[in-house]
Amino acid sequence: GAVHWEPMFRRRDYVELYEQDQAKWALIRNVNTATKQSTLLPGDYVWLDLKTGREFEVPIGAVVKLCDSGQIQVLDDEGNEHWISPQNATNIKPMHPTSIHGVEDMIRLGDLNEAGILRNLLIRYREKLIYSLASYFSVYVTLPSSFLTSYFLFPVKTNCGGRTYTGSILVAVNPYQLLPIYTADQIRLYTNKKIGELPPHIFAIADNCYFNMQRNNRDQCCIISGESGAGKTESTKLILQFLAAISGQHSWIEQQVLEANPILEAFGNAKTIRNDNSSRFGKYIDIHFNKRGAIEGAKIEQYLLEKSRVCRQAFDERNYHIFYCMLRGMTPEEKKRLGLSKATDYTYLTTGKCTVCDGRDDLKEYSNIRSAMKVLMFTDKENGEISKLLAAILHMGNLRYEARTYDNLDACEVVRCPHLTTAATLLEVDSKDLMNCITSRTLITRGETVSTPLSIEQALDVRDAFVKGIYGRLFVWIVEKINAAIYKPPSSQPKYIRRSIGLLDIFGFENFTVNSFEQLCINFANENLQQFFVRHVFKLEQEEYNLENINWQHIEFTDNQDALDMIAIKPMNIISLIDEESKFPKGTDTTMLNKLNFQHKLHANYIPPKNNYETQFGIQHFAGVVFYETRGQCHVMLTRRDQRVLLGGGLAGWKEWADTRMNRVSVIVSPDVTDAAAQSHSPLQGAAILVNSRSSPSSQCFLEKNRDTLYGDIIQLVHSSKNKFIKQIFQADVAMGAETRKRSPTLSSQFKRSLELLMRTLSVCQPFFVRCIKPNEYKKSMSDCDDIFCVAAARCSYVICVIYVSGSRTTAEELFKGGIRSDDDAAEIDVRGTGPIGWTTSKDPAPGEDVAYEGRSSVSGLVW
Ligand code: AD9
Ligand code: MG
Repeated sequence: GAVHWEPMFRRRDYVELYEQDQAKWALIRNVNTATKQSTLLPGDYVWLDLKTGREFEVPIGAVVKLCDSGQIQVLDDEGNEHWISPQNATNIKPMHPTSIHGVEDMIRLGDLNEAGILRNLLIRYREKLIYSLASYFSVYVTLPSSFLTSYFLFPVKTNCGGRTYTGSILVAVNPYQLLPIYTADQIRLYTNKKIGELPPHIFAIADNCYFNMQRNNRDQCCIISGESGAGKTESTKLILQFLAAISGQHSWIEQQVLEANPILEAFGNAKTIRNDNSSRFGKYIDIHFNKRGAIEGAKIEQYLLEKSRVCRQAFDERNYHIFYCMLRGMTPEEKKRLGLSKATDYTYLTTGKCTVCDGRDDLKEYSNIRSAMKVLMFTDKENGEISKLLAAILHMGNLRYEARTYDNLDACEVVRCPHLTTAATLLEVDSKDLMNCITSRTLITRGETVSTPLSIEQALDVRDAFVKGIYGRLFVWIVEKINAAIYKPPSSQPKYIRRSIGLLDIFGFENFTVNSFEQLCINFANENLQQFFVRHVFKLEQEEYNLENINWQHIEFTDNQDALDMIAIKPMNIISLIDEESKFPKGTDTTMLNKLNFQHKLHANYIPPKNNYETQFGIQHFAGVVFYETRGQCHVMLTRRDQRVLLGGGLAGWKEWADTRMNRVSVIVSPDVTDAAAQSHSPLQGAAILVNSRSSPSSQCFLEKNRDTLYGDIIQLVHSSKNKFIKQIFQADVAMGAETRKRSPTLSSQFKRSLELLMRTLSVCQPFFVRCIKPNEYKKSMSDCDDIFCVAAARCSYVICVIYVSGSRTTAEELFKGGIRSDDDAAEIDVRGTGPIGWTTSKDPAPGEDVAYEGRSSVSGLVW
């Protein structure tokens, strides 16, 4: 076990830029050319290039205060004063008049560059004008490649000689406060207006969708994108609200469509560090209108629910809302029937050390959910069955295991406890069968069935897989149930016309410190949407040229077809290789990575591992490079020396959490560590964590995540159950039989198929685009963006230690040799490898158990 140190944070991370506090927004790359400032007068606006050498730096807006004595004094947008001497005049440039007070449509900006766009959004935002437009014309020019332009892709034309726009993107900056701009009056105001007639607004987009649909008799769609917490789901709801209002029937079906949302959010949304109501699935709501333009139904498509959250949550994050709501909202009798107590009693609800969410009233939510379920025709019996499964999940999570050895094989037993019997009762299975299922595995070799015991780690994985399987299928069932209420198949009557508006609220591009299979799927989806966008604009352009008989030859645009081909289209693409390896019995993350490297190492969009130790590969996406970790990881968390607060969770989440609260964060990773090492090292004041992606830590590697299969034993157990409901949600699995199940589609191939369907649907629609932007990382509104966190942070110099645990060990000396001397050491790290954690203390902590180790640094650990 040599200690291996490698850079880990790829600082180019676009996220860093706009996740910073809004005041730093104006700091991005791009240097402006020099200007003589002899012409400058007090009151003039300028672009100031601070040249601090920071990455992502762009000029910042500033106003000239004084121009005497050979020096110029300016006040920048952040409120800082600067003296500029004429010798240093290269960093100042006059501002185009359009940038001074901002414009509604950014195509009008004279300084159409990143700095210009950012400042425009910023100064409008300060005026509480959260919506802006980015219109595109017939000639498509992308701005110089940079973070903002490539991510948000503002296609613009520089000289737009009097032609009309071919389309507009609505840019929405999250206000994090209720603005009085969504009233019934506003709805009336925006009804039946052209885009551009009134100030930009989400209602203007909704209105245009609606009237375009009727005028052109074509289906419309609205693609809403942006990172987590940027406001996609809120925008979707606002559009829906507008459509329901102007289609004007106040019908039962309309109400049903609206009430679908609280149910979906209860089961599919959770508190994360980025968003208190984060959607952990993607959705496409297709709203159907009859000839007269009234809502007559809808259909909801869901994508890729984050199942791992049911078992684990990163620090400061919660499980799905429904669990907490249920435990707050149920009557004591109901709870008693299900053997339930309070949220803090359940392992599955507390791995994030957070059971309440400020600003959310779980009690009230529960009654909203229940009444929404009534509207959507969930029967009392069905509700009861759902609660039973949710309760069974919680009881399963509280099972404790003890290690055993049988015939020299690692084995384990479930400690007898009421949770086991209650779970079995709720699932209506025999408790012995349940126990056998999660502690051993039946193998069939040459017609003979053999039962082999599972180690504790394996047993935990099997249990968690079962639980995730239940929740995932429950979610799918709920969406189907909602659709059964709101979806009406088109009538076969002649002359029957039905038009639709589709709203896509899907996970935006993700690039965390550690990315895994989920990120690959998500970013693949975003590549598709980007391609759709580019194609759409490009096509319009060509149409317009043809219309005007302009002889066009070559128009440059950033195409991401190559990346898409490599990920999913061309033979031997990345997804197909992962799939192949998932089905190959001997496939491992290493063999998979080797195949990927072999096939793609020369591809311009592929970044192979630098050496044989690296377990991640990179893809150059349209919005930047993302590195994907192929291995699963273990997790260790150590507490801060003086506090019993557990810090930890996903590294990405943790790093960001820390960044928002402290300005000095050090992260150190070592391949091996023992608790003794951690204890013996006194400067260690920090927390240690080892983590994975998508904010929910998970020990699963790429292949397992992709296979997404349950052992035959589990299916058999479900089959034996007397509970009709669980049998129903597992129907397809039970029907399949062992052999077919092995060949059942992997997660990625299912996802790919549903994406293809989605893209086909979108391609026949007239699209609208909404890009949501997040102004800061604090879930805070403009007015109270006072950075209390930074102040607090400056006072406490943290050392956060991310400890990397693998099979082998090194001594304390080795571990900390290159180690934690100062925080400076720590900025660049590498996380890799996996394996069960071996503790050298007298007592191994049971998985999930929180063990405090006595010692000078009083470090405690938690093993997941
Ligand atoms: V995620 O990828 O699902 O984690 P979203 O969906 O982009 O994310 P969401 O719409 O949930 O973000 O917005 C996050 C929070 O921002 C909301 O809960 C609101 O508190 C806040 N928000 C967003 N848009 C608006 C708005 N137009 N007005 C007021 C808003 N608050
Ligand atoms: Mg959302």
